[in-house]
Amino acid sequence: NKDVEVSHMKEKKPLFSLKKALDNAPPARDFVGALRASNLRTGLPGLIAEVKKASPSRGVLRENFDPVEIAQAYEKGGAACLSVLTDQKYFQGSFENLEAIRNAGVKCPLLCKEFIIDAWQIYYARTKGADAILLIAAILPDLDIKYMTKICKMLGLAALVEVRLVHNEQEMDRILGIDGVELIGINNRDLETFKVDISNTKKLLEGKRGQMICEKDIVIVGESGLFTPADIAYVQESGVKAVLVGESIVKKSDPAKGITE
Ligand code: IGP
Repeated sequence: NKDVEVSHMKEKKPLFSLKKALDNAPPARDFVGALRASNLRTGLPGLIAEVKKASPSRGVLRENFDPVEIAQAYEKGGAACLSVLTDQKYFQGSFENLEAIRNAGVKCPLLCKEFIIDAWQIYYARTKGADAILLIAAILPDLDIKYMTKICKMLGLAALVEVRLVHNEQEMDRILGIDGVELIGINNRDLETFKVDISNTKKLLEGKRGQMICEKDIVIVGESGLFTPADIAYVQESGVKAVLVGESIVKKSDPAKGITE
């Protein structure tokens, strides 16, 4: 956890002032509801389209990066929700981007893509217009996931709890054991080696785990390394109801077309 450097926390506003700012904030949008509705309407996994300038594995993905323009194109192209990278160090993102997209009148619910290690960050994300936040199972103990999930509920935010490519069976079992989790992401990219493998989604969603996911009515999100309609079909057959796609659509000259192609 100590390796995670969180730039926006350097000028940490006191929690009470964040809470105060939220008193008059409009309610958050229903992130999970938007994914379910899109899945039902289209028969395809609900799309979370990612606004991402750069990544540690690929460097800068798009020159002339205009976050608002990309977000609007995604919305026009039929995305159910958007994911906005706010991490600066590895992804060249910012909270200004999140806020600008929110203020530009984009209606899709917004996921704040940040390495969250402290509950303060959840309140902060909410003041910047987030409707959902990311919790990475690999960097958070169960107690934090439980506590942070509760804070999200209280604030009306969705929490996307992410399991990674390696050790994902143990991580999936940990997360399935936590009450209140309604959105789980399976990351197909190993964040240490950058290797991508979409084939383990199936293995992870079979048998007892699949049954439990059904009973708890959890929405599973297939994340990373999805490029072709065949990739989407494969993860859908494995049981995902939503997908998180960045690189393959952010690189398109017209990101709206990237979605419909
Ligand atoms: C999107 P891709 O391969 O379509 O660009 O991946 C998204 O899944 C990826 O950016 C991501 C991520 C993360 C980034 C998944 N989990 C955690 C930062 C932190």
